Amino acid sequence: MKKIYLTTPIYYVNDLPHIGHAYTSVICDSIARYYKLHGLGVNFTTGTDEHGLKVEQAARKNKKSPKDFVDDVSLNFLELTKKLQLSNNDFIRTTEKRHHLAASHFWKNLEQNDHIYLDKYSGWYSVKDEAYYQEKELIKNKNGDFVTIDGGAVDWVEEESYFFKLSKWQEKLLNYYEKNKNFVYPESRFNEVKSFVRSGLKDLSISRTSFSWGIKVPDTNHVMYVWVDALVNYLTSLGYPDFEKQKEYWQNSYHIIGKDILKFHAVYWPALLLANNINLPKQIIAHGWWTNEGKKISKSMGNTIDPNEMIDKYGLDQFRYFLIREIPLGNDGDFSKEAFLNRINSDLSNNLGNLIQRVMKFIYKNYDNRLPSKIDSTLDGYNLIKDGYELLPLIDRKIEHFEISKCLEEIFIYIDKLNKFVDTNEPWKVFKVEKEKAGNGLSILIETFRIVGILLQPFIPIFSTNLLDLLNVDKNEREFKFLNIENLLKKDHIFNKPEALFPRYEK
Ligand code: ME8
Repeated sequence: MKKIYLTTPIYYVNDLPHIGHAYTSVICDSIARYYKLHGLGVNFTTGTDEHGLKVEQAARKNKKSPKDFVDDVSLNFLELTKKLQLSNNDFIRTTEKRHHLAASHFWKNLEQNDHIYLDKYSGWYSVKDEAYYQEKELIKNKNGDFVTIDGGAVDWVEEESYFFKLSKWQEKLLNYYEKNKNFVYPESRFNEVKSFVRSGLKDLSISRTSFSWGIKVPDTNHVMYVWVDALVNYLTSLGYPDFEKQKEYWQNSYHIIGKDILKFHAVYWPALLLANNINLPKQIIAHGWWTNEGKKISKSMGNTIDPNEMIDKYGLDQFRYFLIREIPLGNDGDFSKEAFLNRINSDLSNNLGNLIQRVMKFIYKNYDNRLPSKIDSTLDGYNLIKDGYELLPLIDRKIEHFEISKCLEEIFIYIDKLNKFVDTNEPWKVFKVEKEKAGNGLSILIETFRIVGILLQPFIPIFSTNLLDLLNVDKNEREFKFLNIENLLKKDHIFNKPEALFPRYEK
């Protein structure tokens, strides 16, 4: 069985989860569900990044010990995975013992292979980004202070530190990028990575002594730089250092992240892995950034969007659908209430929900809730079914290129065609004069609904399950391999009682 490993970033526990975290997780989940429906072995992990100065400071602000604080906040992220109905099979916390062991082992290997040396770091550090900056990467604010390009504060740091010999990997990384043209998606972001590396890599400070909330560097008073600790989580989840049995997953691994943390994943992480003789992940996928009604989302602006509230108010499928449909992966996107309501009302309530409800109610009333006709290629409109089967290879290609919004676009173009079929064939009118002919058209539609229900499972799982339940499709016959003529529902197949699938929301 072919295997695939999909990861979200592990999220910082300095604050509550928001729409941005939900976005990455939903993308990853949809891809994971997609490949599961193709029969692949899927390993999908998410979790929380619990060390570092940012988290230590947040704990202090909340008057809690770091451990108590991270235990509390991590729970919010764990609960969100449930609320989003993620299909992850692991939730990793960097304060877990298995992760301490993995990170320490990873460090010792670097040390043994002479990739680390002790020196003194003096330079700028952003606690918000948990990142070091060179002066050339900073700008001055109106008070004349150095800040990051998005205005974040930086502190001058001088302390003893272990360094990773990152500089010596510059050429090797560029060669790797040259040979692996799809290593980073999308291409425009890959170009940014390449030019960052070309502009020169400095050795990386990978330990701190001025605070203690982190994984101890073996036999020293240092703690590991939180990014080294955090990146190793992707290996911890596979059982590293003893991950031979899981190697097939690693060989086909995809890190799905936001564009903000691309440098860590596409430069530092590959260099660290190469230094430890571990293969690189197959691909790094960097998605774009959400704003709220045109404004940057931040706690200080008080405009964060709570995914829990959205789900409680509008429903999980509606929230998931909007996130993945609204913007092509890789582009930035704006969340606005109007766009959200328009999208869910027009696509889900009108085009999809209404269509299915009208047809199913009619069959319930007039055909004893059974499939009216034998479906075969002699029926008028059979082409619609063929088009439906042909959607799968089309969507396969889109998913391979992470065009997940396009997948939904294609499925909804198809749903438009189904609506047109209903409008032109008017089965309710035909029924009055030719019951059998009307039944034929309705039976064609039923098969297209089975197709739509199966195809939409990765993206809007609750709706799809309800639809397939309504059609009374066997629970063991919902994988993609059942999308063909051999698995058509038989004449007189009995459906379940139709119920409303999507409500409409007022603006
Ligand atoms: O960076 N739009 O954690 P983090 C889109 N712990 N995505 C967003 C977003 C927005 N406005 N805001 C957040 C970290 N995200 C590290 C990662 S991995 C080894 C360590 C998403 O809590 C997006 O995926 O700051 C981004 O990369 C991630 O949350 C950052 O989460």
